[in-house]
Amino acid sequence: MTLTVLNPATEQPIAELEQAGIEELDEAVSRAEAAFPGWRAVSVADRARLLRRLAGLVEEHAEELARIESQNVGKPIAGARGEVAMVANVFHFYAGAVDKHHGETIPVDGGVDVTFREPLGICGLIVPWNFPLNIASWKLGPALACGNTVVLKPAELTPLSALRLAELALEAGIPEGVLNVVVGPGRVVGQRLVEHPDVAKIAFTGSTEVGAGVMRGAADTIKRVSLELGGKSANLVFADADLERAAAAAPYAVFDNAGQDCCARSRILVQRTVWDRFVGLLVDSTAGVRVGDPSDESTEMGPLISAQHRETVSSYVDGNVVYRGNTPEGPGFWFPCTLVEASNDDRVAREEVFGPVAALIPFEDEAEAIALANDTPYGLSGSIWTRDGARALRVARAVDTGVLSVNSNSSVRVATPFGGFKQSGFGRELGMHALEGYSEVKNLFLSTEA
Ligand code: TXE
Repeated sequence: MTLTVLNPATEQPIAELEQAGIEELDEAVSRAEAAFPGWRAVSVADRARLLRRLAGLVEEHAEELARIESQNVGKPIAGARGEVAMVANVFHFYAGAVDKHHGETIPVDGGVDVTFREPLGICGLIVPWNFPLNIASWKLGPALACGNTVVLKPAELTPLSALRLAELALEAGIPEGVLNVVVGPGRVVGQRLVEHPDVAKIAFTGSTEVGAGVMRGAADTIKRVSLELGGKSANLVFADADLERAAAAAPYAVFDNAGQDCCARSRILVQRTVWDRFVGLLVDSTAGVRVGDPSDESTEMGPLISAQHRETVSSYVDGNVVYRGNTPEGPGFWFPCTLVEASNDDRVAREEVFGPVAALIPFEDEAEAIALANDTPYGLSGSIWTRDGARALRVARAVDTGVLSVNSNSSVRVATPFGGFKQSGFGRELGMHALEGYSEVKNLFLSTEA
């Protein structure tokens, strides 16, 4: 069975690949199993050195990787370059973390108690199509640093950057079998990876629906699971905020990556007393988003990933459309930047649209802002815009999400933990926190009695 990979900006094929089935997946797990004893035994300094070499190769091949990602996902090239730079930084960070992820000595009677961080074994990494290489690196960095071997399953729509990264890992000197990439359908090879008795952990990023299936599938073998799922994050704009700054930044928190971002602040909650002024500013700044050819250096938003996804996204646009932008003519899965006035009960405000559609919702006061922000099954990210520092802290503590920012919309940094509350999943990626999810604590007591 072959897989035709498309460029979503042109709808033209860019690659034809053989798809793996169950047999090939099982072979990849066997390779990872065979490589595990050797990889966990690689000295700490050498493991760090190999990860650092991989980071260096990602930097050397940054332009090539950015072009692959831009063509395969339809991402603007400038954004793709930033993502590849982050991939290199992720490997640099985990190279530095290898010898800082250590156990403890615990005071006990009659001896000494120490803990060790042991690798889990084989980790199955299942990643989506929105940030293929970035999200793969967030899992690969800590998994490899802890001494695990991996089977990485990219999304069917976007397998190209993962395949290239695996080649670079070999070039860096990471032994054969440590990083295995399997391209194939999620419901076949992904499912098998989840159920495979020799796989110790699944790290999954994708839809909440498939994530629930991953949990169920992992139950029979008591696999460790970490899930990074959907979001419906709130951007809370209080009347005392710097409205110009908040309005200038808000479009990029929803329309970046054409809205195909789990952290998208796709509910913009605005205090009613400044509603008219803020919405006016927001329409102006949204009109300034440059939509077009992803290979153009100045483009800020490209197309959606597929025709089918465009159908889904368009199904959310009804009700009071406040603004609808333009898109290029001709081929490509284009969808305009769209602002919709909504209530928090509308479908556009409840479900993850995963496209460039923002729901604008008014609130009266701080209590209602918090209630609306929390009135969602998700809890991934969010923003609070206010000049009142005490309010910023009060609201931040009250909003049930894993990642928040004040007077900013950025959530993702190499050194800081990333992950969700509620149905946005569990487990943390990035920073030192991610290492917890790829290691097991072993407790050892040594008697000192004579
Ligand atoms: O995700 P899937 P899709 C949300 C977003 C989007 C929707 C659908 O709302 O519109 O999900 O996207 C693999 N066992 N997010 O269909 O299906 C699949 O091959 C094991 C949000 O692409 O969840 C891919 O590698 N694996 C999210 C990965 O799971 C399976 C990012 C994700 O695919 C599988 C992506 C199975 N049974 C989508 N079925 C975010 N918030 O970042 C599929 N897969």
